[in-house]
Amino acid sequence: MFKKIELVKTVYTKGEYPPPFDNEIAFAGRSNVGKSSLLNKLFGIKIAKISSNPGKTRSINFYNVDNKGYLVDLPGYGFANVSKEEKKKWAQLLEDYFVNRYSLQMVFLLIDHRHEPQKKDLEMIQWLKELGIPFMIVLTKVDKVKKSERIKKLNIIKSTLSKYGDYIYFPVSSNTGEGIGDLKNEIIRLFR
Ligand SMILES: Nc1nc2c(ncn2[C@@H]2O[C@H](COP(=O)(O)OP(=O)(O)O)[C@@H](O)[C@H]2O)c(=O)[nH]1
Ligand SMILES: [Mg+2]
Repeated sequence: MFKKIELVKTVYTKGEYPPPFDNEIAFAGRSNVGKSSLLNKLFGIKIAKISSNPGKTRSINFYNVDNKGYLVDLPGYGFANVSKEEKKKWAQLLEDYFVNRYSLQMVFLLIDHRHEPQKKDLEMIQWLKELGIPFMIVLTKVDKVKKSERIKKLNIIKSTLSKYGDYIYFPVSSNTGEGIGDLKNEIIRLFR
């Protein structure tokens, strides 16, 4: 189990990443998908700010976990009130990180369980595929989906993504804690 998690670097400029460890996992997704809540829930402490002002985080945040590796909080995408200039900056920073960060092992891509994957999510999947970065899908806010509808929703999402590949899905809720244990175990497995 993890003991200590600590924000060690907030990066706004390409290349200014902390020296790598053997392990590195990044979290990506639309702004408001529940990324900060998930990070907080995974570690049982408030490490990430839950924003009432979505789209504000434009940085890549590196969290040191027990001096074994990093969990990386990537800036959210798909926020409407963002200038072209800022979107370009976001894309350049992220591309640099994806292309040059050799220690990156896995991306957890967060998608809202309630909705079909959006255009921006599909673009992100396409991007990760092209760059050859392995990723798994985390379906957030599962507490908002009626139990009777979950399989149906999951199958719709799976079928939409099946044209890109077969992926592993983790339905989770940061509110109820559902699925958090499974996701944690996967992180522990990856942090070898
Ligand atoms: N019902 C429910 N709401 C959630 C869950 N996770 C996050 N939220 C809410 O979704 C909003 C965005 O969450 P946040 O973690 O800041 O998203 P981020 O922008 O992806 O970091 C907040 O109002 C959260 O309280 C969840 O598992 N269930
Ligand atoms: Mg956030």
